[in-house]
Amino acid sequence: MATTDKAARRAKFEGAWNVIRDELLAHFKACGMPAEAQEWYAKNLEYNVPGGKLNRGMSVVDTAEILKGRALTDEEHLQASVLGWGVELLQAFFLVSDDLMDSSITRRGQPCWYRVPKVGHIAVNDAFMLEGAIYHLLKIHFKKEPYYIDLIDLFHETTYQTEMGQLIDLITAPEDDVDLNKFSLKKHSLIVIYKTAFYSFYLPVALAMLFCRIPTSYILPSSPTPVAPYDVAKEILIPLGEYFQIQDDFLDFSGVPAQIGKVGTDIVDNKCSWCINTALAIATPEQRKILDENYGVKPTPAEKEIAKRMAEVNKGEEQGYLGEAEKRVKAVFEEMGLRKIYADYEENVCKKLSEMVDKIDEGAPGQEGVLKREVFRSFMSKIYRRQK
Ligand code: GPP
Ligand code: MG
Ligand code: MG
Ligand code: MG
Repeated sequence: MATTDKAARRAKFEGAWNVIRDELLAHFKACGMPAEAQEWYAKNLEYNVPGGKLNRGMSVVDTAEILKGRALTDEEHLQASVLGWGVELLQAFFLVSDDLMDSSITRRGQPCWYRVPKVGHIAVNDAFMLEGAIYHLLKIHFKKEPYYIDLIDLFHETTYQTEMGQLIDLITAPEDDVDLNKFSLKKHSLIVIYKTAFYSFYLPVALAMLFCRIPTSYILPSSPTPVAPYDVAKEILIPLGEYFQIQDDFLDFSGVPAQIGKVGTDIVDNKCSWCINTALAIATPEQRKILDENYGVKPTPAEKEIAKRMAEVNKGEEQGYLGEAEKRVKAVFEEMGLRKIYADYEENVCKKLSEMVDKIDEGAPGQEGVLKREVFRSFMSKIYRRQK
């Protein structure tokens, strides 16, 4: 997809946000909410919903176009955008809550919502309202559709799955209690599938499939066995989401800030990342000792001071100064050849996923109401060998 095309699609999707936000605020006002509350809710929405990469939300619209095999009408575009912004609202609800649970400082280059003056623990209610907005919008835009209940069910199910993932994430890697025995690649896989893959990968595609009236089962001429397209999509999108998170974990270790746009903190934060889990699986007793002694260890006050001064010299640009403990962990990762292990993993998983995609039966050329390979190919091409 050409850059200008991508920019235009983004602008159109952002245009739909203005309509959706105004609808939410108009309804809120019509409920008799005072001006002060209207201002608060408007700020909650603007601060937390539209500022991200919008990949999840826009992929609902993109997938709907691929499945229909044509551009959407204006009316269809708005409806698909409501589903897309529903995913973005869900994500905003998760992130506002997650930042409180993780005591995070910044999100999307600005202070976390709960750290904004006067917000504090009101952020809990603000997060609930971001979630509630999804179901209000579904009612306004989809109540008459035969698949209305399926949309609600899908959002509920996905929310519950993400909450399960958040629970195991939180209890596996508490910041104040480093215990590498709690980690394993199997645990990592379960955490990322539940915490990320369902809502980021399966949800947008399944919403677009419902919107395009893809049935839960159909029979194609090539075989008498019925196809279950939502299961086929899930079987590809869940491992794809897992691969995406593994990339994120690997880039946190291997990428430099100028390239990935953030300073990697997984080692210092005791994160149950793919890198540490892969390392633990192959570590010699000597390497294991270094990991046990240095993983999750915060920089010393002196190291923090140097980092601060370096940031000042570099005109406030964060260069990612490493403390000694983090350096030792990274040296073990390099010694083990983690870069090569990752490159091999990436080639393998992409080959496997491509083979799964190639096996999808699209029925007759131009046939409507069936799954299309391009849905998955376009996702994969956006991710393969990404550097940020
Ligand atoms: C972010 O993960 C959190 C989620 C994707 C889901 C939160 C789910 C809830 C039910 C609240 P993270 O904390 O690992 O990432 P980040 O570094 O972006 O905070
Ligand atoms: Mg977090
Ligand atoms: Mg978290
Ligand atoms: Mg990360």
